[in-house]
Amino acid sequence: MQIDIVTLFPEMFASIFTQSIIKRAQDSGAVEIKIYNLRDFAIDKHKIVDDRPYGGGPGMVLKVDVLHQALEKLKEQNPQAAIILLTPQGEKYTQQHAKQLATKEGLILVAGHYEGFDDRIRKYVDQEISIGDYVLTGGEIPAMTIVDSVVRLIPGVLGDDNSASTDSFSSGMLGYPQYTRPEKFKEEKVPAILLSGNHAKINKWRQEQAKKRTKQRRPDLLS
Ligand code: 4GO
Repeated sequence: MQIDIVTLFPEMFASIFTQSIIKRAQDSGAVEIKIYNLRDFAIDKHKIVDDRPYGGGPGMVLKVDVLHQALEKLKEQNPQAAIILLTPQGEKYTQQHAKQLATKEGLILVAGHYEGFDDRIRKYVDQEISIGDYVLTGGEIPAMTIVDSVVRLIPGVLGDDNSASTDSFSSGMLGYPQYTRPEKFKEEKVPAILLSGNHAKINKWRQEQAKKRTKQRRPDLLS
């Protein structure tokens, strides 16, 4: 998969993409992630990317001509990519979206700043996504969220002992409770069944626990 990100703040991405599983995924060739500075697609000699909103009001709006130039250029070198705009007005992101995006050959993620985008850019994007009902200063953290959640679903990125099939949400429920050593911590012992060696019984217990926890905490997921 090829993932291209357009942003005014390229340096923000280094901490997430140069470590741990996302770094390994790039090193193994499962994904190629490229970061582009929106300013490099500016059309005028002053490299202007934003301007004052028509009709007045606070803040600045990202220019449609500059955004369009960026999308044209990136689509040329990532022709199969879905173009995704990160905004609070988008479809609310879930694990289902992550699974669907993980099947794509390419993604182009557009992270805005300031007061947002000239509305006319929406004609040139495939999807608009929000990571939740809150406002951020930019689309960079949503873009990182999408990359992280999608890349870990690409086959081979997680090892067998770290599989996505037991994740919260992958079965439509929250995850089951996990324990590791010590067996006893401040009078509280690990559930005996997990030490029984009976894997059929352990799986059944885990499913029950997942269901119980989901019913208590997230009944919306069961309905
Ligand atoms: C996305 C972008 C929130 C989200 C954003 C979200 N805030 N909930 N802010 O996914 C354009 C300028 C949008 C700032 C950006």
